[in-house]
Amino acid sequence: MVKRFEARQSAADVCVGGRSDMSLEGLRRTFREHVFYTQGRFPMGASRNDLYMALAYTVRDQLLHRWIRTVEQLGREDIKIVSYLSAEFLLGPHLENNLINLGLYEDVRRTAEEEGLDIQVLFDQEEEPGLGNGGLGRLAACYLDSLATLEIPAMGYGIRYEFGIFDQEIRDGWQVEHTDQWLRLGNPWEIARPEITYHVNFGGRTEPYEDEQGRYRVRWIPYRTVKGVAYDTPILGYRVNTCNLLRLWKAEAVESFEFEAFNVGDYYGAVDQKIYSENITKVLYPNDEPIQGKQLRLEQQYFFVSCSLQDMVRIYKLLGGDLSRFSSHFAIQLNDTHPAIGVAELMRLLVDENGMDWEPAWEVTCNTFGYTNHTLLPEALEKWPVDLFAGLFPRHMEIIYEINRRFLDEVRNRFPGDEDRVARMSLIDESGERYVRMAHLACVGSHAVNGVAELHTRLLKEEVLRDFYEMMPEKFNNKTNGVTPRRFVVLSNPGLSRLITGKIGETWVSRPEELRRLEKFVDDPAFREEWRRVKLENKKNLARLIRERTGIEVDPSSMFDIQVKRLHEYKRQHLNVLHIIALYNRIKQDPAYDVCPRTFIFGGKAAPGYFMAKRIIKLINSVADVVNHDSDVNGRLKVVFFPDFNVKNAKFIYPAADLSEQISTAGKEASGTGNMKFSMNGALTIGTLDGANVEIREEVGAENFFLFGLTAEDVTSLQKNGYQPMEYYRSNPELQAVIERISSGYFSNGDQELFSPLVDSLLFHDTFMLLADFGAYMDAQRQVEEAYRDQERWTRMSILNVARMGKFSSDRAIREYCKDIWKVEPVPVTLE
Ligand code: AZC
Repeated sequence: MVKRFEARQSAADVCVGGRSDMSLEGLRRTFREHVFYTQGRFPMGASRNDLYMALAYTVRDQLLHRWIRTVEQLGREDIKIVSYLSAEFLLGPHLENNLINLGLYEDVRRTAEEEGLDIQVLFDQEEEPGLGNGGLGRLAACYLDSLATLEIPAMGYGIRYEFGIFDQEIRDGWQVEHTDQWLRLGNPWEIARPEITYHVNFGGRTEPYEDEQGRYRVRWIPYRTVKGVAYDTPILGYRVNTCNLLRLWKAEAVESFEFEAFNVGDYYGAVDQKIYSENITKVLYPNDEPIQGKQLRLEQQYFFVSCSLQDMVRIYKLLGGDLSRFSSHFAIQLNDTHPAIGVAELMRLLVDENGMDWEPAWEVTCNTFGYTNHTLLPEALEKWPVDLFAGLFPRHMEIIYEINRRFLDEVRNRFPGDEDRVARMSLIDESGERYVRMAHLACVGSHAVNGVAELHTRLLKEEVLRDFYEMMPEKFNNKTNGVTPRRFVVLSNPGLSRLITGKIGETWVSRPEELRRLEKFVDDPAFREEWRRVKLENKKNLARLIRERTGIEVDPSSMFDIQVKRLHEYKRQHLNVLHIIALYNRIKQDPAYDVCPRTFIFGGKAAPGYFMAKRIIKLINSVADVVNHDSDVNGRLKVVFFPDFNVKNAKFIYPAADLSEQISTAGKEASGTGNMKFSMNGALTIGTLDGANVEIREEVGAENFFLFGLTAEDVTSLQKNGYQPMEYYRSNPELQAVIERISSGYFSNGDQELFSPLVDSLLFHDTFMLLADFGAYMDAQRQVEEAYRDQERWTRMSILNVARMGKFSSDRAIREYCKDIWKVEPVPVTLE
């Protein structure tokens, strides 16, 4: 019988060592059996993928007992389950993470070795499920990890996109997108549940009727129906038995429709129907922040939300639960507004499908939902044209009107005569074309509303959701983001993990507050030496990968200055480029200029339709081409655009960074989470007072952080007073020279047009205030250089960063959600 894991004593094989219930011999046997019985190969004829699959199944076997026991627990009437609704889960590869959480890493590595296999090669074979765009999707994945690790009964609900975020290739300096065929070679981590299906309706009309008790009721007569099928993926916690469930929905045609069409001889109609249905979960929309307002996207949202809510209602009824107490069994979190239509859908399920009256149903709904906002950018706040919405969801439209009518009555009650406020707060924007405002629906239908960093929550209260805050301040709370130290330190940075564990034991992996105990070694020169050795190793690994992927040679002893994240003007990758060009100009002016050798590394995807972002990628690559080959530079500066940044290669990037670039315009980045991943791996941050940077700086100490730039308040008041980028341009000769370099065509073989959209946008609009921050950024970079030249000082700062980052573990964030919003407790899983 499998025992609960006990805290491990040994320091050396910490976090990646450990034992489980299975002997090496048992592992080897299971592995061979999977090669033969599951993959249908003799060992000699097995492909790399066969071997990976066999190993994945071997590891999955180890999860199953825990999984089944956990799912049994989820079926207990007396516990409360967290339901995390998210259109995105950016999980990353499973195999290595599961090995670490199981404590089987070392055993499996040895088993593989004895079979003549290099486990790294097998890790490499795994296609990552890229079912997300960036921060929001990755946060959902970190939260699933922490929920399981903290033994919280929880389910993730989302969409099983057949094609996730596109693969990025860089061709001639430009981004080229390729479809992500992650399911092509099979997915050993999911179990299809063809018996768990729901019908989801679209279109049509509604019809009033009287029920048996003579009550007024409405039924929805849809135009079309699609079937959702469940696919489950186990999410194991770190060294616990809790193995929660991520349930993703795939859209299929409803069989009966096909047969009907078939019977009347409309074969092609039936085929169309099938294709139309399956389209819903075909592809992830690759836009990070701004919305596109596409009908299919709205269909995706409703599709997965409806399946998930129907699933919860079914589970609850199976337990004999009384729907008026639904919120005592489920706490549902809306990850941004993508699932916000759930508010109307739960009302529909309770009132129309289960005969509840409006008021009790509304109370259940509000008590069930919590809403997390992830962005302040106005263009990213979802709203749907009323015509589109009502056409697809006639019944939901009516429900939303009714919610709105009651809500606006309350507003009028609280603020008599304030019709401007009523218009601002309405769930329907009627200022021009009419829209349904999803954030308003989410606020009204939830008992808790949170931002993802202190500054972000404050700005939500003061600006974006100010009216809502004034009316219901008790709903608002902050939950600063966190990231899982399992994937982003233990898995990504085994060298550093071993070094830390050797000093303070391994409990930091689940209690990263304990990293503070590293502070007392900061003055130990031998420790600092070791610290640098680990970093250098990580940089060498990344340098190898860079050579493989780009052909560029970089010097691991240079400063690795890294900015990886989605491409967006507000994130200001181009500000980083301006700094590079400034240094280049100094060298060109004086080849003897004493520049601190640096490797600038960029990575990130641009939304395929985002013109400026794609130009910025081209600019980075064009500057790289010139700088990397200039003999005056002589290798002292290198610029790299690392293609196809994703969870899988992030593993090599964060641990190799000396400097982390977190340089968004203050007030624009809700939180950021990459900032945390870098700092946990010992990078120092150069950054603005934006998002979680503010709190990171507070934790690590102002003296261990390179701050620069406008504050969010400065940005607002500059905007108000008519920001003139030209003024900054005129008063800064170095800035002029930098801009001149670009617009002269120097980086584009004389082509002065190529980058003129970028240059013009900076000189004449500069929405994100790069020019205003340029001077301060240059100064801060100068301080970075100085600090880096003193390696002992730099190492001290790096150690203190790691030691003080405990707060940013997703375990801390999840504990806060559990206590303040979800009101749930851990339920340890036993295997007997
Ligand atoms: C992101 C925010 O931009 C980022 O600052 C934050 O850290 C992250 O969410 C997690 O909270 N927002 C998104 O990714 N938003 C969308 C719509 O993708």
